[in-house]
Amino acid sequence: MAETTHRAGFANIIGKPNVGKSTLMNALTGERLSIITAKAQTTRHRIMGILSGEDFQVIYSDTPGILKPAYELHKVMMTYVDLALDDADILIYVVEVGEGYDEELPVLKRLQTSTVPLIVVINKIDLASQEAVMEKIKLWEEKLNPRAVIPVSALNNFNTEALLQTVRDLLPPHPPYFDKEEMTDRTERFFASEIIREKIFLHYEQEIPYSSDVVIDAFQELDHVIRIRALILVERDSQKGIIIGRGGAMLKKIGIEARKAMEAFFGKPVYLEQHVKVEPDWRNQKNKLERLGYGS
Ligand SMILES: Nc1nc2c(ncn2[C@@H]2O[C@H](COP(=O)(O)OP(=O)(O)OP(=O)(O)O)[C@@H](O)[C@H]2O)c(=O)[nH]1
Ligand SMILES: [Mg+2]
Repeated sequence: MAETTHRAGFANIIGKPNVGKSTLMNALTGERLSIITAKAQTTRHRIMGILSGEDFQVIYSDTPGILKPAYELHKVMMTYVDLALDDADILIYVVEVGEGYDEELPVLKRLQTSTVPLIVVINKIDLASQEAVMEKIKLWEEKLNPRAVIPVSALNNFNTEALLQTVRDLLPPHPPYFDKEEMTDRTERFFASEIIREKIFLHYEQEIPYSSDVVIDAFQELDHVIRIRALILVERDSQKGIIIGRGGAMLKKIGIEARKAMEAFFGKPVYLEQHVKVEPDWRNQKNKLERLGYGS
């Protein structure tokens, strides 16, 4: 029997906020690893999603959307993007179908001169006509000269198979980096905190989602239940009141939704306890950020 070469590598997904990077990674891995909301800046970490086959392994990285930092937190988020640009075997640059070429975006210059194989993914094509999509394919081919421009609808899982095939063709020969059963580099605690953060992004407006973070301070897996204690951090007292809501109604609501999502994710009943704490200025203080898992 002829031995086939095993291929493996890091396919790093980058792009502006809200273009659908996380939706795409979930579609490509078939797992709900990254949280998704309609608000920009949902993703704050680099999250790996691993897809393995008999003779290949793709390690996708979802990353925060590229932005001009206004807080220390943003600066850390952008270091994750920089790292993803540096350590990629394949770069997947995601744009929305309505997005034009932004001369002001420094990352585009970097992509033009990068020697790493580049795939441009045009996402959300369900929102545009075929002519508009064809025009955008031409635009991105001209501007970035990538190996491929692939139009998809990550939301509808449309044409993501073609993207996977292109990624597989570009993978270098390499033994697997992770066990074939592994799906991610992240811990269960991390996913528990992300699920609560998603519910905060979905149910609160204005500054609240951006002023909040979630810490899991107990995660105990028993025979029939996982007991999770979460601390929701906000920056000010007034925000604490908003998170909790009248008579505790809002906190209860997101708690129920988060618990259900956790049960689906972990495949086991969850007992969830939530507390809210004021942590002034956590977004701007390096030591606090590091304690919250935003290490650079
Ligand atoms: N119509 C349409 N909407 C999409 C598609 N893919 C993603 N979306 C929506 O776009 C919004 C943002 O999706 P995300 O996957 O969170 O985007 P992101 O690039 O990870 O955003 P950040 O993490 O904030 O940078 C959500 O409301 C998604 O449902 C698509 O193919 N079509
Ligand atoms: Mg995201």
